[in-house]
Order: sequence, then structure tokens, then C-alpha cells
Amino acid sequence: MVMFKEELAEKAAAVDALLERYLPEEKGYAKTIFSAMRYSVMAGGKRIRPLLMMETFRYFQGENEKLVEPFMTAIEMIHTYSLIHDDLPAVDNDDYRRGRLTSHKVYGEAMAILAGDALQSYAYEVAAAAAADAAPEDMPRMAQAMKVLTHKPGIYGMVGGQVVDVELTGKPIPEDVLHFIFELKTADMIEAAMMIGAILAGESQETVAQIEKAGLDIGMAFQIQDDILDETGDEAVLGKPVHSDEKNVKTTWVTAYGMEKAVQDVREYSDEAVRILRETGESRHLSNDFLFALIEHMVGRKR
Ligand code: GRG
Repeated sequence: MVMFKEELAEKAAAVDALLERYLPEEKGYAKTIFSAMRYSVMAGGKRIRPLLMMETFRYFQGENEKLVEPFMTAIEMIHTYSLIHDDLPAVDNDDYRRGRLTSHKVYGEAMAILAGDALQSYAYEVAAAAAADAAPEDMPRMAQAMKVLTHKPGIYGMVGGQVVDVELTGKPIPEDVLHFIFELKTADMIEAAMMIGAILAGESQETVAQIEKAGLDIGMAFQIQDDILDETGDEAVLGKPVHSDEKNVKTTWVTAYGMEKAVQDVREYSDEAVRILRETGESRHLSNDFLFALIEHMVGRKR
């Protein structure tokens, strides 16, 4: 376990270095936006999505890691944009994120909105440039990866889930709608990360569809754990306020089903994801101990 933690810290630091490499230089008349982008991206997130992407790529014996790096960068930038916008006064109105003051607290609301916008469009700029510059034989898989990167965070994915979440804040949420919100708002980004890893490694559509299902289960477990931590977590460890859902009168998995079932569901969703993942690699004897340890770690996470 100690070894896993060291490996995780090393790999997360490598993602940080990658992000540093891709972030735009802070210069020129518009340099405030570059500074605001860097402030939130480099605030020290767990880097779960880029890590899942790279480790899924490795699980499927992907060879050229240079293909994955721009997509790892892009997904973390899209994720960071969503956090900046989620914290805005008009949405959750949170002052802390990733252990730091939120973007609007430091740069003001207008600049925080722009920082989110900028991270989203820059993410696509990075990924599209890599796809356009790819070797001809890699172009079809880069295009497929782009398709997932544009679809999952969008209106049929993360944004769509957030729309329903915002509309129903303070109101009772039926079970099927709660599932819909979790699947779209959180799981879609985890699905995207893992699918892109598999696609860039050259996996078939059938395997990518199985990975999508594993990603869905991991995403559900991840969001339920997020709800659990909002009740039981330690603010100093989480780097963001606890009881934010209560403050915003939000229906969570815990308020809907109770703590005991929430804990049990995290376990069941993640066990199912691991089962699917192992099944996809069984006949080829694929392995990636770090990937499975990462999933286990996410389930038991305290932040
Ligand atoms: C403008 C209304 C409006 C919203 C736009 C689309 C959107 C913002 C938000 C998406 C919804 C969202 C923020 C879901 C939260 C998912 C989640 C569990 C985030 C926390 O992810 P971690 O724990 O965070 O990976 P770190 O900081 O470690 O990267």
C-alpha cells in the first residue's frame, strides 16, 4: 500500500508537469486570463481523470504515450472549468476548492467565468492540434478520441446532468432523476477518460463499450463517495467546505438512501467496474496492478 501511495504521488506529479507544459504563457494584454487558468489548474487536484486515462491506455498495451498526453491535459482542463463554474456565486457559491480560495474570490466573478470558458476552449485547442498533427495511421483513433472528448462533457453528458441538478436544487428529486444526474454530471467524465485511453490504445468498439460501462460504475461510486464525504469528510483534508449540499438544500445519495446503503453502493458499483475491466483483458492476460489499486483507492478516498 505504501508503494501504491508513492507511485500515485509520482504519477500525479507527472500529470502536474504535463499540465505546466501545456498551460499558456502568462504574457500580453490578456495575461490575467492565463494567470486565472493556471491558478485553478495548478491548485493540486487529485488528477483522477488523466490518471485513469493513462492507466487504461497502459492496461490495453498502448504504445505511444505521446498520443495520450494532450488528451490527459484536455480532460483535466475541462474538469477544472466545470469546478470553477460550479463554485460561482450563482451556482454553489463556494469559497474554497482544492485547498485554495475559489477563482471568483481571487479574480472576481467575470474573470472566473472567463477562466472556465478559456479552459474549455483551450482544452479542445490542445487536443485538436494533437489530432491534426498525428501520423496518418494514428488519425482515425485521434478522431474517435476527439468525438468522445466533445460528447461526454457536453449537453448529453456533464452539462446536461448539471442542468437538471441546478433546476432541482432545493426540490425533491425522484430516484430515476438522481441516477440520471449522477450518470451525466460525474460519470460521463470518468467514462470519457477511460474510453479515450482504450481508443488511443487501439481497442475495438466492443471493448470501448465495455470500458464505458466500467467507467459509468466507477463514476457512480465516485459521486456517491463525494456525497458521503460532504457529510463525514474533513474540510482540511478535502480542501473544500463540507456540508455544501446541505447548505444548498441538495438531494444527495445519502439523503435519498441513507448512509449505510450509500457505503454499500460505492462498494457494489466499484466491484462491478473491476469485474468488467478484468473481463475485457482476461483472454489476453492483460494486467495493470496500479489501475486496479487506483480504483480501490478512489473508493476509499478521504478527499
Ligand atoms: C455554470 C451552472 C453552471 C455549471 C457549470 C458543468 C458544470 C459547471 C459542473 C459539472 C458538475 C460537477 C462540478 C460535478 C462534480 C463532480 C465531482 C465529484 C467533482 C470533484 O472531482 P474531484 O474529486 O476533484 O476529482 P479534484 O479537485 O480532485 O480534481
